[in-house]
Amino acid sequence: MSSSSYRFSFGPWNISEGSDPFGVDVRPVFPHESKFALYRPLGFEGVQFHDDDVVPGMDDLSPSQIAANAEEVRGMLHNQGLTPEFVAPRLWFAQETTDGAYTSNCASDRAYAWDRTKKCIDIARAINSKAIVLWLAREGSYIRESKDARLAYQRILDTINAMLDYDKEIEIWIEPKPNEPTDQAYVPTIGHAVALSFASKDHSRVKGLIESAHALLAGLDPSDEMAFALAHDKLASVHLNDQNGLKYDQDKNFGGANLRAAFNQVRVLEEAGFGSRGEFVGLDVKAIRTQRGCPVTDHLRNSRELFLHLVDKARSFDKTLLQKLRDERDYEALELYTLKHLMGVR
Ligand code: GLO
Ligand code: MG
Repeated sequence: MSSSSYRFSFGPWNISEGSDPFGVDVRPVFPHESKFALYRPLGFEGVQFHDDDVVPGMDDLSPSQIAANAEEVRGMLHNQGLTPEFVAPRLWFAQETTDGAYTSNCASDRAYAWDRTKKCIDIARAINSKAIVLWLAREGSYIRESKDARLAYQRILDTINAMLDYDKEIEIWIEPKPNEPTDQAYVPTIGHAVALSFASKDHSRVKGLIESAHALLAGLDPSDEMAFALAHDKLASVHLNDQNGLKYDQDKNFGGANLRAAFNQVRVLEEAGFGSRGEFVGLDVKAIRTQRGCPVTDHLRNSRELFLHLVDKARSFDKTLLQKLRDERDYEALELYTLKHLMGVR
């Protein structure tokens, strides 16, 4: 695969106005629909969606209104030559999801979550996407005694099975994250997601999406998490970004905190032929608050560019030398070679 044949995606939320928990927006709102025209010129052809990115206000709309709105977005994507990579139910904003969605202690909240999930699947199908991403934002606890964790896992698995039944073609891609907004999440790593996949009634349709920052927040190396998923043929997509230590979820530019870790993610993806079956290289990066302009897109362009430079680095990594140093078990020399290779010195 040539490096130019990688396909890239991002979500409209990646072009944001800059508010954070401590401050308001610092940039004007850039109209949602206008974002589609930015993708191709930036080198992206896949769009990641939340269900209400496709149909805003969907909780208050009838099924026919939802279908009509989704149809309109399908047309816009088609006109811009874009592919909807996935749709994710936004199960963390509504009042009904305060205590979690599928794992809420309240039956009517769980019913809301299931209803919203079905609508999300309908929306995905209406815009021609067969992938549903489950980022299980509030499926966890702040107070460990507040939920029965064993029952919670069962409820998540039951929901996955019900989704597989509801639509016989969709795939479910679980995006693990160990914390934030909850203190502890029930599906913190790709290992948990893969276990859920194999426990489900059709594991071939349940896969994982690994976000670099989420792996780092779990204290794990993203490249090893990706390798684990790839070894089980379970890596449907990635959210490349970066994270400076165990802090809030930073969504920094890919490679911005740890270039070597970024290189290893690219190397693992390259070696496994990721992308050759049409998988997207997804980015989930946040524009920093100090950045001026509207719309802000440099973080997307730069992260993509960095990925492609690292593809070159992965390809020019001396495989013969690598094998020799592995055989000789001279890992000191291997580390120095790797660092010099990244620095471009001999
Ligand atoms: C947050 C997640 C989030 C998801 C998105 C799609 O930490 O990374 O951005 O990727 O909602 O499910
Ligand atoms: Mg993400």
